[in-house]
Amino acid sequence: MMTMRQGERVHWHVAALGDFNNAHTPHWHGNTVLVAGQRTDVLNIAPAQMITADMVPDAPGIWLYHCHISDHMLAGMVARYEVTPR
Ligand SMILES: [Cu+2]
Repeated sequence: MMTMRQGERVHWHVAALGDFNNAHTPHWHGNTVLVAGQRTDVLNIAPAQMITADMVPDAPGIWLYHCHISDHMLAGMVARYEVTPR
């Protein structure tokens, strides 16, 4: 499981490959990210694209990270990440 500390600066490098069926909407539970000045908890990423999302997690716990497209989630595009308390 990906683990980080509360208050630590974290860079998520999110990439997608493949054809048009491989557009994804990665979504973080529990914490938000900053991308190009916009605070969000979900991204839209197209195939052959990479996005760096900056996070300073402030909510300790074990959180879900998944694609928001239902078929992708059902196919297993689901993970957890842990934020340990400071
Ligand atoms: Cu997806």
